[in-house]
Amino acid sequence: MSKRSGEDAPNKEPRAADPLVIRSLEFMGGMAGAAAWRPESVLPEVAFAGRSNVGKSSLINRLLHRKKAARVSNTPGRTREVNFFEVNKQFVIADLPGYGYARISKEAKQAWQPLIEGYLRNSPQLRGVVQLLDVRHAPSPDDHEMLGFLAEIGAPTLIAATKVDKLTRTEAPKKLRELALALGVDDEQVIPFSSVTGMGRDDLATAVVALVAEPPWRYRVSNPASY
Ligand SMILES: Nc1nc2c(ncn2[C@@H]2O[C@H](COP(=O)(O)OP(=O)(O)OP(=O)(O)O)[C@@H](O)[C@H]2O)c(=O)[nH]1
Ligand SMILES: [Mg+2]
Repeated sequence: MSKRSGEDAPNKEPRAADPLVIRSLEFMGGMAGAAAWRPESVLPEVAFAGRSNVGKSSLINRLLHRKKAARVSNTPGRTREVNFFEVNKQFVIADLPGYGYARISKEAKQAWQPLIEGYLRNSPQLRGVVQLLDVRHAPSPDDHEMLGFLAEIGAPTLIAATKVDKLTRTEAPKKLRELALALGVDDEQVIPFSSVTGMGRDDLATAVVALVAEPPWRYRVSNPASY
């Protein structure tokens, strides 16, 4: 009798369980302005922020094991609303509009600010933000502004370094270190990510699941000042 495949390689590490199995996914709608409609804030929310074209929609699709839950654009600056996705009827992902694309007019560039800031200030169930940065580039002034705003409101923030597949194996660690240094964070706080290879997906999923399990930081007893 032939061996079953699972018994062929006893020394091989068993594949780790998926930290975020997607059982259901529902697009809930988009929020077009700071005072506009948004889905009722009942479930915990995690928002995804970053420059236009940084790979936000691609990262969300990877995270959710979907080819096109969030729209991936070749034309940067296309996502103009905050798009909400309900995951497993347990938590909500908010895909924020990309900011700071150079070829967009100054007015359009400024338009993101009230919407993003309004959303971040007025979402009682928000647990934290995943801030995306392209691993190949130093953070832009807009990135610093965004991170400064997140620090100001006290939002727990995860950093994902996107498009790591575009670097060689020797370049990647160097660029990741540079990024951590530029942000003033420890190397371990930056999650290397690639939507093309799937690198970092499970690490990010684990971190997002942990964020969702926390109470909203604004209401934590230990942190009344940030409310
Ligand atoms: N090589 C590589 N390309 C990527 C990766 N992530 C995204 N891209 C590409 O980068 C471009 C922008 O990706 P999107 O996911 O649409 O970026 P976004 O941040 O959602 O952009 P906007 O919604 O327009 O602000 C697309 O051409 C993607 O295919 C990645 O990890 N590796
Ligand atoms: Mg997008």
